[in-house]
Amino acid sequence: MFEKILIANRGEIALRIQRACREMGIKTVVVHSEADAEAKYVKLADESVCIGPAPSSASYLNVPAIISAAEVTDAEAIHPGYGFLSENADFAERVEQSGFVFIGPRAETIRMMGDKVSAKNAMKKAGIPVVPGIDSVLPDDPKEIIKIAREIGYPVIVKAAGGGGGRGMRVVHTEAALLNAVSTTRAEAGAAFNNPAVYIEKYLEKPRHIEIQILADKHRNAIFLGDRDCSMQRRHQKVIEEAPAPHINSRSRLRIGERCAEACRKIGYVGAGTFEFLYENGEFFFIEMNTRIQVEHPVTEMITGIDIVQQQIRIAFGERLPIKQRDVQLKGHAIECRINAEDPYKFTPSPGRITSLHMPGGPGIRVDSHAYNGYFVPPNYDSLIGKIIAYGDTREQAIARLNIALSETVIEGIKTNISLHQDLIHDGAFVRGGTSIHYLEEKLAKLASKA
Ligand code: MV4
Repeated sequence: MFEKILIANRGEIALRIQRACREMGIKTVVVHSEADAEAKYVKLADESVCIGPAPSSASYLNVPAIISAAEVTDAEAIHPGYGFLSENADFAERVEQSGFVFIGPRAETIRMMGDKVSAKNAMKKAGIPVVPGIDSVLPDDPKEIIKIAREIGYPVIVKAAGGGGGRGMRVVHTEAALLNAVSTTRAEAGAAFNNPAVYIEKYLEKPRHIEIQILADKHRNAIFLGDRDCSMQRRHQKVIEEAPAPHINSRSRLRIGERCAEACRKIGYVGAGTFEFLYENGEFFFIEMNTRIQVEHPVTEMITGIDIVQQQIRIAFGERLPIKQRDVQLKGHAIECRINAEDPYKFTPSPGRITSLHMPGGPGIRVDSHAYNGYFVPPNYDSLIGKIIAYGDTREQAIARLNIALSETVIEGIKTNISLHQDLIHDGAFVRGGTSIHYLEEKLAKLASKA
């Protein structure tokens, strides 16, 4: 096994990766910005290297500084976590060219999935159901564009090929609005992603966001670890995630999961990955693939008993997956609340010093957080300060345990979204399960109009 891994990330995921390394007897190097010098995982690491000032562009996105840190500390592999450089194909390539192992898929896979049109085409070819649309970027000819949209049928959605995660897209309800929407999306995509290519597909009005977690080794073995429902979101920021997705029958879960695993074998996928689907009227439609560990991975770990971060490391080292698909048993139910340093209803960030901190515990409760009493939440990064995950034999038990856990939690000195979570887990529609991707924003709009 590797003797030493460099963690190119911060916050709760830096601590999570460090814990996996420690369990495996691997030494850790963390790189950090000046703003994160006092972080818990920096103090707990075997070695730490300050790679720059607070802004991400000068530190967590500073590729030469990260590679140099790996060189001077003799690390063998680099774990990118999520966000930052985790889905940057050029970074993965530079890591490997410098003689280190990138803990993630091959650079060419990351590049293919980064282009949403090539990702969709590759998946369609590999047998995954995709959203109806055309399988290339839109041509320039306005007549052609109008014809394509007519064939798909309104409403349609125009998306940037270089986008993803909700950036650079526009819904079009009528032919009259089409050409303007295409040129605006093109202009925005050119500016934001340096790639003006756009594509078009059928707009699904009220879907759920359901994703499939997979693991694939370097020997063409691939398994799926069930699904997650991440529909509870606001402005493309997930708020609550759960596994398994409520009200999906186990036959259709197994069918879509097996297709994802088979697609991984076909394209030679390596590492942990997530297939994102829109789910509507009992059907799955692929939209994107994430080639990184995700924030919500713990809910899958809780219902499968598989340590996904540890498997990422073992796969990168070249080991074979230790289990077959028939050994993956989905047991019980897990729900995760993302705890953010922000106003619970206005969503404005609330950085600052935590003056009192009590995290919950007890049966079925997992807390993944780098926060501690006295910790200063820096204003420079995303507002995630931790995750509370509740496991139960049933969804009802998971919700009941989450309710206790949230009521035990004390975080003072900054605002957090804990009261929003308490509101949501008592919400009738959430308790029934299966709400659409629009549910939270609609609920918040109703609350705002009453206030
Ligand atoms: C869609 C869609 C409806 N129809 N595509 C947003 C994020 C990006 N990954 C894709 N997104 C969407 N694509 C079609 N054909 C609706 C969304 C969408 C969404 C998807 C998942 C989770 C939250 C969302 C919120 C708004 C829109």
